[in-house]
Parts: sequence; C-alpha cells; structure tokens
Amino acid sequence: YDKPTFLSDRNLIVHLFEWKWTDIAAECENFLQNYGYGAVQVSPPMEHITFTNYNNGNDLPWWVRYQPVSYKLSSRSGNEAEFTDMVNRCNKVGVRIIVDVVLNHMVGIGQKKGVNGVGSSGDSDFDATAGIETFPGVGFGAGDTHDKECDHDIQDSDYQNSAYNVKMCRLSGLIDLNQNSTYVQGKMQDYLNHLITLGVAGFRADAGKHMWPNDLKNLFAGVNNVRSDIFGPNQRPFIFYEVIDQGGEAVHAADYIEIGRYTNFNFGAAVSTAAKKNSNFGGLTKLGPGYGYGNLDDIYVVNFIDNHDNQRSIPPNVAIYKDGSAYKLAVGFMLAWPYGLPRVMSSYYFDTHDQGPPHMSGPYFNTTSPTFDSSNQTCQQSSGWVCEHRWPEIRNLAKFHQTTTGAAATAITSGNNALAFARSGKGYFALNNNNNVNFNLNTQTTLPAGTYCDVYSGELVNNQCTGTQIIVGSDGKASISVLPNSIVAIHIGARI
Ligand code: LM2
Ligand code: CA
Repeated sequence: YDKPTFLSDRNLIVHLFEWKWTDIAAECENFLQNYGYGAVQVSPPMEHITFTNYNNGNDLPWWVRYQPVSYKLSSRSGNEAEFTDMVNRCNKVGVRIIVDVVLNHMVGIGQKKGVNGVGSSGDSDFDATAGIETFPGVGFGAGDTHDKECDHDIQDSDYQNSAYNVKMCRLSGLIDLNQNSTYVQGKMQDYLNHLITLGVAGFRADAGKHMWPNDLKNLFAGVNNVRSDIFGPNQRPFIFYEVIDQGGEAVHAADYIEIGRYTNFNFGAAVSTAAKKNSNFGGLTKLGPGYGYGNLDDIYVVNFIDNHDNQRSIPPNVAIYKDGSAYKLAVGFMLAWPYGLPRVMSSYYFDTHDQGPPHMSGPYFNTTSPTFDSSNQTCQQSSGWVCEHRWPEIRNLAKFHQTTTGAAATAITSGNNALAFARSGKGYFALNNNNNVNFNLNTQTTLPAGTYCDVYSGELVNNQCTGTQIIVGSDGKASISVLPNSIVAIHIGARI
C-alpha cells in the first residue's frame, strides 16, 4: 500500500479540493499531464448531507462532504457517470485518481433526515436521531456503530490520554462506525471495490487516526488489487491515512506504517515556520527521516505544506495561498527537496471557515467551474478558484520535481536563511529567505554545460528564457544570485 500507483516519474499529488468531476477530467487533459502531476486527490465522492438553510440559503459548507449518507457516488462534485468519465480520461493521460474515503463515521448526530438537495437518498432517507441512526442507502443501523462503547464526543483530553476514546467515541458528533464488524467491513469493501473497478489508484483514508490500525488492515486486506489493465498485474491500491501526530498524543503515526503511508503534518509545520521567518530556512537541508518528531522514512510519508483543514485555522499555523512569496518558497522547497511523496494543495478563495466552493446563486448546490487566463494558464480570480497548482512558480517546480525524479540531493549549501543543493546531474535549486540581501553562489551545479532558464522567474518558451538565464560552464559551475524572498531553480528539461 506504500507504493504510489502512479507513472514512475510523476510522484506528485494535487488535491483539487471541491472540484467537480467534469472539471477534473478536463484539468488532467489540459494541464496536469504537462506538469508532472501524477495523481489528483478528489473530494469524497459519496452521497453526503445537504441543507437549504445555511447562511440564509446562500451557501453550503465544504464539510458536508465529510458526512456520508450512503456510498452511492452522488455528490456536489457530480454523479457516477461523471466520476467514471473523469477516472477514464485522467488515466488515459497518465494521471491517477486518489479518492478521499470517509470510513470512520456517517453523519453528525441529529442531522435532519429528509434532505432535499441533490445527493439525498430520496426514498431511502436516513435518520440520525441518537439511538436510531439508520442509513438505508448503505444498510447501516445503530448496531453497526460504536454507541455501546461510547455514545458521546471525543473530549480534548482524550487526545493525550486515551487512544481508546479517540477511536471509539464520536468525532465532533459524527456517528462512529465499528470497523471491527465483518458486516461493516463488507459494506466498505463493496464501496472501495466499486471505486477500484472504475479505475481509481488508491485512497486517502479520512480520520485514519480515529480507526484501529488492525481493523483497517483487515478491511483493506479484503479490497481488490487495482485494475491490471491500467496498473499492471498484482498491484495493491496506494493508501495513506489522515493521522495528525505532532507529538505528545496517545495515537502515533508510526502505528499506521505497516498498512500504508500517513499524512506528515510535521513537514508542513517545519517548512512553514521557516518560510514565515520564525526559524532558519538553512536548517531544512536536514529535513527527512530523523529531522524531528514524526518525520519517518521516505516511503511512509505524504508531505504537504497546508491542507484543506489547517489552511482554515485562525490564524493558520502553516503557510497558505494568502501568504504570497512565503507560500511559494514553502511549496517550492517541498517540490525540490527529495523526501516523501509531496501533495500540492489547490484551493478556492475563502473568507470564513465554513464557506463552500464557488457556486451559482439560486441553486446554491451547483458548483461553478474555474476559468483560465489564456495568457499565463492561471485561474482567473473572478472564478473564485485559487489554483495554486497552476501558479507559474509552483507548476514549474512541479516540472522540476518530475525531471529530477530519483536524483540525489548533493552539493548541499546551507546559508543564513538560505539553502541550495543539486539534484545530481538533473537540476539545481537555491532559495533565499532573507528580506534584504541577495544569496550569491559560485557553485558546482553537477549539470552539463549550457544555458538554463530559471524556472522560478520564468520558463523556457520557444527556445528562450522568459526569466533569468543561468550559464553552467564546462566544469559544471555557475554563478547564481538569488534575490530576497525568492528562488532560482534550473533543470535539464529547461535548457536552451
Ligand atoms: C478529517 N480528517 O481526519 C477531515 O480532514 C476534516 O475536514 C473533517 O472535519 C473530519 N476529518 C471529519 O471527517 C470536517 C470539519 C468539521 C465538520 C466535519 C463533518 O472540519 O467542522 O463538522 O467535517 O462535516 C461539522 C460541524 C460540527 C458538527 C459536525 C457534525 O462543523 O460543528 O458537530 O459537523 O454535524 C456537532
Ligand atoms: Ca472511530
């Protein structure tokens, strides 16, 4: 489950948070395949709650996606036919689909039955009244939950003291499922196998921390291999677990590494702290296994700067799209430094925590599509989508990530709030996190002689650099001057 089921030089995930299936299909074809993105993490595709009275009927929060009503593929992002078309079209251009699966729980206690938006079960409406808890759309009842063991919320102190309560009690009121039951496992296996039959590559297991690793092991053991016509013979799905473990808690990320990877929140925290100038960026040349708590071996971690949850914290303890160059430096470093499997966040603009994705007025449920600026391929702000993954600096570092696949970091230079390293024979990366002084290098790049385009300030277009040019001599050396709060990155895929 550790091994990404992606094309071998595309070990990079982009989370297209709340995107519609039709838009993702087009994005795979028109953009992602050209920049080394290997997989899309999609929002949960199952049927979820809806309601009509939120924010005076003008919005529907993003978090409805984390309240499953059934495992039918019917959601704000689209229906089963659209989902299937997306998987097919993305696979065709070598971009995989990773599904966010919500297996810990169903809806929140007390969520009203009889929802009447798109995605409701219609004739199989659920009832989430405490003690009743029936979900005819999937076939779960109160006996399939952890109510007997714990019928109240996880308390803050449980995170320090009780792994049992973290796994058996309700996560903010959400009806907690018993993954130890073979009946419950069977229903979940049906769901996961359905997705595999449609051609998905793997799963992000939501709320992984709140389920027992041993139950997950048994659950996934009953899940089929991914399709051999797409992935080759005998391939297991790629799986990573949402486990927030930054130390000092009862549940450890290390408990999950036998059954897949975990979301390494320690990576984004360390890089963001440096990017926000609260620690020395030069120290990150050691970021990897053993760097600090939770940074386990390469094959166990999915790394990211921010995710859809912590970008909404007030104030965020990580860098996010609102941080401008600090964010570009953080994501740029993640994409250049060879550690773990990186995931790029792609957001919509938001002002408040709960705010849903861009949508039509009137039928609030209808998400609207991103629109693109034809001159530079970015998303138009007026469409409401940020599309960090299309920002020139980030997409070109994504390409750097692809081009340098498998090349070790060598010739590492650690400066004061600055660092630089080669990706042996494939690329060179230098980052300056100072406000006032340039970071000047006269350095061995390990690259063949030639004229390279800095892909942070520009790119290679019609055999010319639109940004800075860097000349590498026949001895592999180059003079590089990195401006304050900036990056210089060159690679063998962008050479004149
Ligand atoms: C996750 N990872 O482990 C997701 O990344 C995170 O976004 C999910 O929480 C969480 N697990 C559960 O799937 C979000 C959101 C919560 C929201 C839940 C359920 O952060 O605020 O809770 O989804 O939709 C909401 C309300 C909360 C209410 C609950 C139950 O905010 O006040 O609790 O629904 O109705 C009474
Ligand atoms: Ca649980």
